[in-house]
Amino acid sequence: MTRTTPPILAPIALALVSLAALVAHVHAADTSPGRPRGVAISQAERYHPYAAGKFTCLDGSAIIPFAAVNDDYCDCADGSDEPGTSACPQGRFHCTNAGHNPAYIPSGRVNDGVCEPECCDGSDEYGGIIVCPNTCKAAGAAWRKEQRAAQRARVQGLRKKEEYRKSAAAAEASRAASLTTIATQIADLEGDLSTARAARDQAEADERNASERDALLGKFAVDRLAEQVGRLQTALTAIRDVTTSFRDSERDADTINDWLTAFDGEMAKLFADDLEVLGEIPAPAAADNEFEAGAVGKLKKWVFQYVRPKVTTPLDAAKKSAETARSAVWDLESKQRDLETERGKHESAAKLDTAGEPAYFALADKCFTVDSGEYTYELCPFNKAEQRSIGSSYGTSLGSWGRWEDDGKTWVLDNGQACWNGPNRSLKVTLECGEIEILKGVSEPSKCEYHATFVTAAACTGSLPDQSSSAKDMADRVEL
Ligand code: MAN
Repeated sequence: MTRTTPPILAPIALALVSLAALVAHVHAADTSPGRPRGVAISQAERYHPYAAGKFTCLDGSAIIPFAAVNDDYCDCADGSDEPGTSACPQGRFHCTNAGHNPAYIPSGRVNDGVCEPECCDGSDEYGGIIVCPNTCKAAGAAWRKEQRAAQRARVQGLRKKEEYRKSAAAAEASRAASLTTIATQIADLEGDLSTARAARDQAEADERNASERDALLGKFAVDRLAEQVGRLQTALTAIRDVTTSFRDSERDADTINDWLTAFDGEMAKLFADDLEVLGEIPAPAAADNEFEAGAVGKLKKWVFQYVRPKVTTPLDAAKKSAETARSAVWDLESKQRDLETERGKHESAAKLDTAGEPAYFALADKCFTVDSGEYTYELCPFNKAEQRSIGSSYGTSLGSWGRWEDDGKTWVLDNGQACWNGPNRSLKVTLECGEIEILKGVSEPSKCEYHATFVTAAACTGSLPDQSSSAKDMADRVEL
C-alpha cells in the first residue's frame, strides 16, 4: 500500500524537507545521521545530538549547540567538538577504514590535500582538494595475510614452546634423579676414600720402614762388598802371579790349571755369597763415590746393570704398594671432584634465572650468532654476549647475564669490557616470539650500549587457539 500526503499537510511536509536540508547542510561533513564525521563507532554514543540539541565536550569543559559540532570552529578545550575538521589542533579524526583497521590521525591533517596512509578509505580528504582512493580492501587483505602469517608463527612458536616445557620438565626430573644418585655416589666414595686413605697411610708407613731397613741393608751390603774387595784383590794378584809365572818360568799346565781353578773358586764364592745381598744394595749414591773408581765400583755397576733388575727387594715391594695405595686415593679423589663438578653443574642449571618460564631452559648452554656490519655478535642466553670482528676469534665482552626487564620482554647483559671514554659495554635484548631461535638486528644506539632482538619460541605468549576461535579472533579485529 502506498501512502500519499493529504493536500492540507503539504506546507508542513515542505517545512520538514527544508529543515532536513538545513540539518544536512550543517552536518554536510557527517558520515551518518547518528555519528558525526571523524567519530568512531565506539564513540558515537557520546555524540548524541538529536535528543537535546546540545553537545557536551568530551572533557566536560563546555556545552555547546550540537550544530557547532564539526562547524570548523574549535569550541572544546579538548577539540572534541571538531572530530571531522581541522579546526582544533589537538583534535583526533577517526577513519573508519571499512575492510581494514580503523585509525586516528591528528585532525590538523584533515583536508590538507594529502592522502594520509593511516586513512586508507580516503575519508580524511572530503573537502575536494584531492580525491583519495579507497585502498582499504587491498590493504586489509594484505594486513590480514600478514596477521595470519604472524598467527601461524605464533602458533608454531607456542607448539615449540610446549616441547621446550616438556623437555624442561624431563630435564628437571632427570636432574633431580642425577642429584640423588650423585649424592649417594659421593657418600659411598667418602667411605671408600677413608678406607683407601687409611690403606695409603699404612702403605706409606711400611714404605718408610722398608726404606730405613733398606738403608741399613745397603750399608751392610756395601761393607760386605768392601770386604770382598780384599778377596778380589787377592784373586787378581793370584792371576797376575799366574800370568807372570807362566811368562817367566813356563810352569806346567797342571800348575796353571790349579791357579785358574783356585781363581774360579774364589770368584764363584764371591758371587755365590753376595748375590742375594747385592740385590738389596741401593742405587749408587753420591756417598758411595769412594768405591766408584775401583773394582768395587765396576762390580757394583755390573750388579746394578745385570743382577739388580732381576731382584725385587722388600723396599721395591713397599714402594710399589705405597704407589698403588696413593694412586687408589688419587683415583677416588679425582672421581669425587668429577662428581662434585657434575653436582655443581646440575645445581647451577637448576638455578637458571628463567623468570619462572621453564621453556627458557631450552636455551641454556646454547649460543646464537649474527653478523652485523663489521662484527659477529654472539649471544649465549643467561650467560654472556660477545662482539668479534668478522673472522676473528678474539671477542670483546658485551656483558654477562644480568637480569630481566620490561615485564619479561627484555634481557639485560652488563658489565662487559670497559669502553674507552664510555661505559662498560652492555647489551639489551628484546625478545620476540617465533618458532626458530634467531639473533637479529644488533645495533649500538649509543656508544658501547648495544641492542639486539632475539626470536625464540620461549617468548611466545598466549595459549594455543583452536582453528575456529582463531578465525573468529581475526574477524573481530576488523571493524567493518
Ligand atoms: C669497538 C667496538 C665498537 C665500539 C668501540 C668503542 O670498536 O666495540 O662497537 O663502539 O670499540 O671505542
